[in-house]
Amino acid sequence: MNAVLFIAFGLLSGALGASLPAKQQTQITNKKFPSSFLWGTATASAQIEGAWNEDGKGESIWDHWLHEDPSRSDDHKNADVACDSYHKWREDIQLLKELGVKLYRFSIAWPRILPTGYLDSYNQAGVDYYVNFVKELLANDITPLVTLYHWDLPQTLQEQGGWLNDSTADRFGEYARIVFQNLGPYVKLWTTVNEPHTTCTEGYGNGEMAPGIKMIGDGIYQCARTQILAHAIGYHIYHDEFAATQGGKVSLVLDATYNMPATDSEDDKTATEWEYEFNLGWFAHPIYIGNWPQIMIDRVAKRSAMEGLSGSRLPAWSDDEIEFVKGTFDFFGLNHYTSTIVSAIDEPAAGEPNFYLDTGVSTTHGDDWVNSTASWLWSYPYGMRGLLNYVWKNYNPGEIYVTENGWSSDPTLNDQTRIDYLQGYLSNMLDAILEDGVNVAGYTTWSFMDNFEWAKGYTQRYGIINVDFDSDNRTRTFKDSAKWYQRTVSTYCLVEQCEE
Ligand code: PNW
Repeated sequence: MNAVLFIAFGLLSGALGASLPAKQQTQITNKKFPSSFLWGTATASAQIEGAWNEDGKGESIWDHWLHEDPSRSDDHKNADVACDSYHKWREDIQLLKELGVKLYRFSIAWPRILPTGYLDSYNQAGVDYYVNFVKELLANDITPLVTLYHWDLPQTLQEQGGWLNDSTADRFGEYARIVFQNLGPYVKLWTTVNEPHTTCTEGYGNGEMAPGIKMIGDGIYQCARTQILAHAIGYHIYHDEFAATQGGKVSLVLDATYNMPATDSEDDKTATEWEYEFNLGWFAHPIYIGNWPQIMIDRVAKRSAMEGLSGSRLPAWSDDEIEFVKGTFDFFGLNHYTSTIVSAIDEPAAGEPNFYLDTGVSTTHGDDWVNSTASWLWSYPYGMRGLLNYVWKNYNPGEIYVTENGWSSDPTLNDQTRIDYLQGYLSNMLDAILEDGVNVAGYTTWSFMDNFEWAKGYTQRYGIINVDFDSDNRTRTFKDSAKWYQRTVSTYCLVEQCEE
């Protein structure tokens, strides 16, 4: 831990709130990344592939949700074509090669493998597509990092309750087994589910993402439980049936903010702990430590009692389940974009059950933080270092991959704000590695190219490569940030000249 930074942090917190001023966090290091460091980019099937009903693919919850009512996305557009990567995959691999990255994180569309989610719908064409894809990556010296579930649930499973139904975890296991069998000879880095926090809060909580279910007091926790079980089932299948012959690693991807108390008061510090547990801990604790975080157990029980319920809205784990889930990781897949400043609030009066009232804190951002074109995404570069240290100390994962980190802008090719963001965050990541001893093995920036940004449609662009969604062939063009990243990944250095 860098003592100087923490002393500065303490001194400044009185005058400026607890956050560090931008200038101090954006001193870019002139040290070099370790030569073993794996540079990469990330995407997800539903956001880039298109070809939503080709070669036997079934309908996903995102296809269904936006076909049913196009106004559910900001620009009333869907992912039927997206970046057309399903057809342009060879060209995409050449672009990865041109960027010079060694790692590519992408996801498999569950409804291409099992169009209905049930085994009897097995689709060989879908399996073949991904086998060819990973072989071509390897032929170009690019390591695949594969996500099994990045939000495109087969619609048929949703009609049985989706992530509100425990049996979806078993269906996930059956799907995962097929993928391990067929791709396992080529893929050594796996993640099961991506950001269950986001899909449970937005898909089953406030209903702003597919499948649009509004159950923010209880469905949200059931969703979390089922996705955690799905992850653990997938992990055990891999380790029981495939690890010995295939020798790969399996974990999941969790998103998290770096959180800091608004003042030095004990109340704000406690509120910050609560925010961590209701943001990251509800997924990380069962898997890396065992059971829900105690704070969550206590808070939801307390609020449930206030609401006059006979038991807690948080579903309890059995002892067997706690043991089954605990330790199901080989590394930590971390998505990090932004930070928060946390204040304590008075206990909200009992009313409708609500996850955010269960959390029971207030969050904001610093006055001097730069905002992206996404309302939630504010730049706070030190957060990368702070969060990596938090994860390293609290969950003891042995190894971390930063599986997403990126910036939303308009489609411009002159995206200096993205370069500033990436440079500041990567510099703080390198400080965590070199100064604090956190083992970060690789980094896949979000995103390889502009793509379908869920309920925002194409109004927010995260790519380092621009995609012209008005052109039939979805022309790809390097932005300034792609050129900057290309130089960075070849020099392992964030500035003009690094110390040797
Ligand atoms: C991630 N937050 O979602 C997803 O994994 C990607 O599919 C998505 O395109 C990308 O980030 C950009 O949104 C997040 O509020 C959504 O902190 C929300 C948050 C973080 C990540």
